[in-house]
Amino acid sequence: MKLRLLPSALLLALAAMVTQTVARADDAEKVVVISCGDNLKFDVTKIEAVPGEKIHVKLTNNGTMPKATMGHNWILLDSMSQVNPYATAAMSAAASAYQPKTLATHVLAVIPLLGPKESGEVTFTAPAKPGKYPYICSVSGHAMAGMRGELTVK
Ligand SMILES: [Cu+2]
Repeated sequence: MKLRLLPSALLLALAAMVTQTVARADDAEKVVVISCGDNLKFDVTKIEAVPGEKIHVKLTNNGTMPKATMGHNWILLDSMSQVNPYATAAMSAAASAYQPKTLATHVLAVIPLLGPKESGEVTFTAPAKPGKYPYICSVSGHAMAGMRGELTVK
């Protein structure tokens, strides 16, 4: 009996250690909750982070219009100069959920297309280089209508 108790106690102690480690990792993340809808806006348009910070973004589409015509996504790009090229290329990339493959190297993080009342999440590491990194909804015309924001790393 004693022989069987000892390993169980060790396992419990190990399990407790593992749980604590996971909890600490979660605590270290910056959590950003964004909602959007039929008004073509993100309700959070500024995110600040330090270089290399772990960021968790959750996006909810509170709109009511169908995914096919009024879905929304969240695409973080590697430079401000990529907003217009990416948004323009996305217009003819409906078949790949408005993510043009030719510009995929400029994408730092993605929450894929969401229909009404759907949520999506992504965890990523903020760039090491200080600067401004734009995020957009790349569904046709949405970024041009103002569905965008900025991650500032400093
Ligand atoms: Cu959108």
